[in-house]
Amino acid sequence: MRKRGAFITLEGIEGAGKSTCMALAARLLRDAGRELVESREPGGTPLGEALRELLLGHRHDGMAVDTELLLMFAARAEHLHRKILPDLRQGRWVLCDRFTDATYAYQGGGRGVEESRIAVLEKWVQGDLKPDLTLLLDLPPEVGLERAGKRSKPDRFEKERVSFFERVRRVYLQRAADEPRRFRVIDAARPLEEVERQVAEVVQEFLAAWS
Ligand code: Z5A
Repeated sequence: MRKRGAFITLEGIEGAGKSTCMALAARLLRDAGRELVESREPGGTPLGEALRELLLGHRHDGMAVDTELLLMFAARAEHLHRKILPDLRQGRWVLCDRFTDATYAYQGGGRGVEESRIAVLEKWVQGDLKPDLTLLLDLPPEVGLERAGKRSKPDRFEKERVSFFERVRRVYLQRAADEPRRFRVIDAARPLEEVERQVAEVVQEFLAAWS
């Protein structure tokens, strides 16, 4: 039987450099001969991308926190059943920009939803599936917001205050401390070449351990 592929996620607050580091990680994994699928959350499927528009756009400003939480998991259920699980079973590797840690960080830390309520949905939607490796790009919110602020109009999350992103960051760091085998924390405040060096080291170490 073909060995299941590895599931790798990237996490971090706004402007942490996930997109930049995801491109590097994808190149390294493909160079190492892995068949790779890149995806993102919320999104990754046609329905998931439609939900992403509802979640990030401003048409539904003031959406109830429970609605936001359930839509995140609805998009995730679709993503898992239509894409992530079939790919992993076929031996493909999946590299995903954000996953359930983002829900604990944003809806839990940011919006104040109790962790235990998120855990119920996690178990329901994912069963025991968790990423095999999570790279957490960590940096102070002021630095991330400054980087991201140089871009287009802010979405529904990007317009939150620094204190919101401080709570998000705290939850991410707590999760990393609680699951040290799965998480690798990258100091994303460093210059890009230094961040890329850290990411490359983690990816190479993981490749060596997996095969
Ligand atoms: N969300 C949620 O609430 N709950 C959930 O369960 C999930 C998601 C799954 C999705 O946005 C939003 O959904 C997210 C949380 C919420 N909202 N927020 N905030 P997203 O993930 O698609 O978008 P994002 O977080 O806003 O990502 P981003 O702003 O695109 O950031 P990034 O990908 O981490 O950064 P980047 O684009 O790679 O870099 C930003 C800029 O900084 C760019 O110009 C780079 O060239 C520059 N950069 C990157 N690294 C460096 C270094 N080291 N030095 C200097 N400059 C750098």
